[in-house]
Amino acid sequence: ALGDSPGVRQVRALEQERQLEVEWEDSGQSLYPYTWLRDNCQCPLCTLQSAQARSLLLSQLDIHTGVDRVQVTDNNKVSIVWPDQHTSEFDTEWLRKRCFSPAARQALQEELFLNERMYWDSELRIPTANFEEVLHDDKAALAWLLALRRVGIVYLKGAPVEQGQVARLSQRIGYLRLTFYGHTWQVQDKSQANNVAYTAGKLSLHTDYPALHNPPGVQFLHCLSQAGEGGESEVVDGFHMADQLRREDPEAFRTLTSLRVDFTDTGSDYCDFMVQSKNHIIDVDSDGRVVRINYNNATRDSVLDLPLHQVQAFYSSLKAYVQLMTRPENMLTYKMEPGDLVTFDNWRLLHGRKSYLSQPDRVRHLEGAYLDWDEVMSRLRILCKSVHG
Ligand code: AKG
Repeated sequence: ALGDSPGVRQVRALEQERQLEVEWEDSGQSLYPYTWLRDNCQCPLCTLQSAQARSLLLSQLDIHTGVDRVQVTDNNKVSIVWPDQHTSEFDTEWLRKRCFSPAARQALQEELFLNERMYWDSELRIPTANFEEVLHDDKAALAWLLALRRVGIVYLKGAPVEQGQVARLSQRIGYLRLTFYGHTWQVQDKSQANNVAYTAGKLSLHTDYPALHNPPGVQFLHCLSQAGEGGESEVVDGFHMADQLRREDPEAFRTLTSLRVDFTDTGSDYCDFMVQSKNHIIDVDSDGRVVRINYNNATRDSVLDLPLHQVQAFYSSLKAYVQLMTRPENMLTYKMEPGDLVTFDNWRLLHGRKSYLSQPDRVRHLEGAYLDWDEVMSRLRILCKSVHG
């Protein structure tokens, strides 16, 4: 367990292994390589304290260093004197957190990246919060972002029914992600639409912007006006579906995680654009965990960079994934009302919309904005610290 200011019973220099052994008062011990300790000396010569960044250069680091002496100081710090008599002092809590044991590493990685996800299906009751509370209360903002990370979708109610709210909400985090569709964008039925979203037609389940190699991580959609007939939203948990595909059709999963598919987007909006990308429909990390879905049937390119004999297998695999997603037990449907603002993980969820009737006196209008996960996670860590200490 990672406690506050853990006591150290003793420290020992293991010369052979060139590791420091720290024996904790409550239980167990941790091992730290000398090289790592020297590299992470916290003194003002080795660390620029005002930036909390390393100023020690790699060229100054002897990766074969020994130690001269080690001890626990009176104020419970671990002190190391290096052979050149440079001294490093380490806070015990700081050290304990950075223990190299598999369990400690896993705990710290989870604290930093919050990668644990709760998978869901059509039974999900979408976590909901009040828009103004999220803007003004740190606890509400933290709960919002934690659910956005864990569940992938959070509904905010009570936003003013006027443009500019997605920008306000993005300022709560940091800044939004500018794309060729502008800082924010208006989802409306437009003539000469430069995107299929800007029509009254049905949008099948998709992630936004797979035509970019780094698609936006988070999406906000604010309803300013809804259609009388149609226009319902559909969402599905793409990670859950990918895991299901892995079990039900491993061959299709292998195809969608290994073939890179061409996407394209050409037109003019914020300025003119001619975008091309190659993305896996399902991205997995080096441990085989699903980390991002990239799929929009509208912008999937007619260019298909595959050997002839793989073309049919690609279509079969894509069909298998999409059919899984559209099963009624997997898909969640809701209809936004003016003042509703939905926030969701665009790397994980696929979203769609039913077609709607465009009426001159009742123009459907959503305003959207994108953010990236790095900025959202940054605010999440700051809120965690300010709320929980
Ligand atoms: C998008 O802009 O990506 C959409 O899917 C629009 C959704 C909607 O119109 O409800």
